[in-house]
Amino acid sequence: MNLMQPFSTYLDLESGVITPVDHVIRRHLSDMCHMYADESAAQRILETEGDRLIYEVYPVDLPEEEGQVLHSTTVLHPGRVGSEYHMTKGHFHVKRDRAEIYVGLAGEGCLLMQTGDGRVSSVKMARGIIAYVPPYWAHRTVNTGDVPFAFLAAWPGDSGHDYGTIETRGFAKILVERGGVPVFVDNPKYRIEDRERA
Ligand code: S6P
Ligand code: ZN
Repeated sequence: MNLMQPFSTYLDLESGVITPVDHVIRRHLSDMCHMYADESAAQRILETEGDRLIYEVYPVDLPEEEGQVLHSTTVLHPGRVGSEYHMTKGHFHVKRDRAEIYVGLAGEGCLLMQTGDGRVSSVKMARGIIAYVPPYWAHRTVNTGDVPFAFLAAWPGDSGHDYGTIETRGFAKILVERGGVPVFVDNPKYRIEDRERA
């Protein structure tokens, strides 16, 4: 048995920043332009203001293997691309039956979930809310507020991340601003799998 030493890290509950971390993952608009419904709005932002930082992930350094509980925080910055609120890329776990918990720390947002056969669900997130992502649900977060939305996530070490399925198909619903409030609308870019259409 390869025995690990117990350890702790520090989570700033106000900002969502974990220290120490080996590397911070930063996702900019250019990493995900094509995921927003209004791609021309994304291009205009890139041309006029440059490459906007959308979110940062602070992962605690652990081996990605069975038995571990991986955990990280995400800080999702406020803003919109066209009328669509800033969001994470979103993913399925490679092992589809691996669940996850999210704990809201700061700001407000939405946890959007979707199954392989296109069912959708969502949970409103704020400080203190514990959201459960059951096995088989893809998950994406959206910042619907005016300040950074931060949350802690924990998931099994052997889950793996499948980004490709969401990159290709998208989520069925998107969150857009209408009259100052977030509303769900159908994603015009959503691609239903051929076998679902049949
Ligand atoms: C990992 C967990 C989160 C996300 C993070 C960024 O299983 O769901 O830590 O990785 O919120 O989102 P994404 O979709 O870019 O990984
Ligand atoms: Zn996940």
